[in-house]
Amino acid sequence: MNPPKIVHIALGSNVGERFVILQNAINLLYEEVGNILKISAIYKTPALGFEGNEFLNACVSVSTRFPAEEVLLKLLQIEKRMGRNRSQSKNYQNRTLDLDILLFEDEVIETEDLRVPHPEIQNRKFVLQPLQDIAAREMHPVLHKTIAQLLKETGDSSEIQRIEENLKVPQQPFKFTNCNYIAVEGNIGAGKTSFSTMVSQDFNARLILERFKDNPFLPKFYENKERYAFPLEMSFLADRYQQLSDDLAQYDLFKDFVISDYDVFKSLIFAKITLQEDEYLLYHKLFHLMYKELVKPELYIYLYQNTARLLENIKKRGRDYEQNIQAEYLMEINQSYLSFIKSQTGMKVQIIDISDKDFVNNRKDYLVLLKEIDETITR
Ligand code: PH2
Ligand code: MG
Ligand code: MG
Repeated sequence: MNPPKIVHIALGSNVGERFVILQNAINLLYEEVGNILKISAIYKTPALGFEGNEFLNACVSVSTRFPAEEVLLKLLQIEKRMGRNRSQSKNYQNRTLDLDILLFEDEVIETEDLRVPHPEIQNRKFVLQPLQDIAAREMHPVLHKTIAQLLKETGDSSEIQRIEENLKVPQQPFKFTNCNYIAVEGNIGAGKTSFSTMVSQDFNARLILERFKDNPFLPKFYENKERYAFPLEMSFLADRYQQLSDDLAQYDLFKDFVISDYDVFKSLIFAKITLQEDEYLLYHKLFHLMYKELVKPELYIYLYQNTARLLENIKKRGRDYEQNIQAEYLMEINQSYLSFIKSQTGMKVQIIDISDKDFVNNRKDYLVLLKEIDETITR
């Protein structure tokens, strides 16, 4: 999961309810592109480069996980939704909404559809003035001057005027910070790691990821289950116990909470399926000796994904040793999780059905999940 990048976007409108249009555009940017970090003041500006109505212009910075090309497509969709009709004409025209990528971190992009930094930044006061509000010290990665310098030096002498009203950051009602420790669980390929990573990035949480990649028994187990189940489950348990007791004991002053992409109970859930009965009894005994020493999550989230999509995800991520996993095995694991969850009385558990969601590629789905979790926490 890539860390989010900061994109600076210019907004302009010179037709219709301009203020409302700009606010709606920002709301849609929040829903479709990413968290809104900063919003400039709004300026009245004369149409530059063509005879047209007066504009309202502003700039925002947004934190996004989408690459610049995808952000551009989303901007075009938002312009359309806000009533923009692009005519064939090459000349500038009045428009309900124009959204332009100004800067995308310090990337320099030259494709047929997209040039970043926007090639006209330095020639436009209606861009530089609002951009200076939110990014005065940002370096232009091609001109190697700050935005403040570019504004001082611009040849554009238009009269622009700040207006009184301000645009609002779209409400972000999530209060994960009320919860100190969240565990994200789910079947193989459900998206535990992606989801917990995204939350940790967006909400300043410390992330604990399962370190299983180096478990030497795992590939062997998928080759010969009977022979390797017990050492596999034992080594998982030992690793998880060690990691959680080490990591949860640490306290990071600069983080608001902890999120992990597993809970230690998964050891027992898998052991129940993979071990023979007598082995399981022994394992169960050891498990509970260790379990009672561990800090428990305040919220246990189970991401439910259907078998077909689990198989799809497993294929997509392409770990060799996982490619022969059968649908029946995944169904068994799911059952085992659900009966564990049913048996839990002391823990706050939330099952989230993500079978019709794509929280990685569709930000709206991601926001729905966050909202559901937030409601559980504050309930
Ligand atoms: N956008 C243009 C051309 N001219 N003039 C002002 N004042 N504001 C704009 O947003 C603007 C413009 C092309 O996108
Ligand atoms: Mg433009
Ligand atoms: Mg444009």
